[in-house]
Amino acid sequence: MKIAILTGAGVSAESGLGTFRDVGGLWTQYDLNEVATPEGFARNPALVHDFYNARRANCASAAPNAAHQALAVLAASTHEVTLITQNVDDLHARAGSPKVIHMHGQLMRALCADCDARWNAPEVMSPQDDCPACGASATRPDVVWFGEIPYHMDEIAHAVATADLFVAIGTSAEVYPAAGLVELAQGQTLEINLEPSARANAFDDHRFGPATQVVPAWVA
Ligand code: BV8
Repeated sequence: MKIAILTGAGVSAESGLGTFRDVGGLWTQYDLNEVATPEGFARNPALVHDFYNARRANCASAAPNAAHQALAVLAASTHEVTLITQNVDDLHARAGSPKVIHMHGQLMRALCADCDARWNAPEVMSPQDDCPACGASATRPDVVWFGEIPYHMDEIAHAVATADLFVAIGTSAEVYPAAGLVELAQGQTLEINLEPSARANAFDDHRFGPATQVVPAWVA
């Protein structure tokens, strides 16, 4: 069976990585316009690097949880699995998922805003860093900010539209175009989340509860 899976911050919540919109979430601590937009980065690159440096350190000290591991087991099964994530952490890969489509980029990658070169980000990035390819001091985290176009959208849209089953796991379905992917699904749709998301009505089936309990049970 062809399965397309979309994960959000809820799949990494039990690994200790903050979600965005839950109580105490990242967007309740920071103004996303200041730390997750190109305009915010242009205004204060040091603040934005500090924000991502803190998340990169948190991510490096976190471990994949049972939900990440169950999805890696599913990828090794006879099903044809496409794993798409909104998350910028590397926990799916560290759990063993062989291919992860990071539609919002990756915390552990750096990007040169001048020449588009990409490389593994150092633990701590700063506005003074020079691009290893062109030497410009235009390095930024390789993440997709609000107002920027997510990566791999054609591949993602095809995978969702041709899947027998589309499963969204741990996302509030507040951010587009990720939240709109369920409209492309032609097969069955399932939402796995702590609580109904903003697009819950668009799904055929729902399983509510913590991802580390619900996802392994669903994969089994
Ligand atoms: C674009 C990377 C054009 C950086 C992120 C008005 C209406 C509609 C859209 C817009 C609008 N105004 C502007 C827009 C567009 C905008 C948007 O959607 N804004 C929203 C806020 C309204 N989108 C964009 O700008 C996108 N680009 O539109 O370009 C375009 C597009 C296509 C083609 C051509 C042109 C770019 C958006 C990407 C922004 N970057 N992240 C970073 O991480 O710092 S988004 C950010 O939100 C994260 O990536 C995060 O993953 C994502 C979504 O959040 P969730 O993952 O869902 O996390 P959240 O905390 O919200 O929810 C967690 C869920 O888990 C909850 O439901 C909770 O109940 C559950 N949960 C918690 N614990 C558990 C759990 N579930 C299970 N188990 C648990 N233990």
